[in-house]
Amino acid sequence: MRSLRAAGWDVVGVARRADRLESLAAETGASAFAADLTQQADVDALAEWLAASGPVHALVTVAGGAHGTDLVEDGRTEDWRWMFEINVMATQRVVAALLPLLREAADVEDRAQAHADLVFLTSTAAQRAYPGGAGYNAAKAGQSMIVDALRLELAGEPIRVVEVAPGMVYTEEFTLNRLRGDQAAAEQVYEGVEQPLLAADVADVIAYALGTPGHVNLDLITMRPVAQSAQHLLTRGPLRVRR
Ligand code: 8X3
Repeated sequence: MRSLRAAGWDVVGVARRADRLESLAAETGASAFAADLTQQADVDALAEWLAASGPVHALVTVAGGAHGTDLVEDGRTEDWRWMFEINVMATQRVVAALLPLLREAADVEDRAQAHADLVFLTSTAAQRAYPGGAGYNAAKAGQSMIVDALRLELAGEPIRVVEVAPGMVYTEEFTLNRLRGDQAAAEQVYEGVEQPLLAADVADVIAYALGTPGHVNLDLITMRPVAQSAQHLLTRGPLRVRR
């Protein structure tokens, strides 16, 4: 929200927790709409509210997350179901509900304004599997495939479809949720890693993608901290020049 507001966007923030959402909206000058995107009724209400409140030029879907690090053989159905609901099903629901509004916004005479944008936050977990990651890997890969298919389905329309796939991002909640609230274990994930990405780094990249000229589509932006050369190759300790 902060990055997009700083770039001059009118932003409607959507999240489940109304109190947190509203304080961020108040801080940034955004509007707030509390909704659970795994619920069709909430998504419908959001679409209705947006239709009444103004043109929608861009949709940025950042809802997602992981539950558990179990091996496939130990996977808990409720975790897998939640990951598919929030990463995959919510993506489809929101796109289906908001695409008509994006089309309406893009259907204008002024060619410079005649485009709309969809940006999806996936993950490097969509690109490489790792032990204990299967449920999340599968959900994020599924979401990424939705993005690819959508770009093809929208061929010929002035609608950009962008995927941003971050690697290790240090956030307040992602790893904590994944590790079922175990704060010490969550801290260990990032231990010694020199500058994991921050949410603000990802937000800046999203704002950059939206800010490029309307004919430029950044299909896929994979971003990682320098310390994470690949999903399986993470440097702990300071980065040093070898000479
Ligand atoms: C989070 C990236 O490396 O934990 O989307 O799978 S990772």
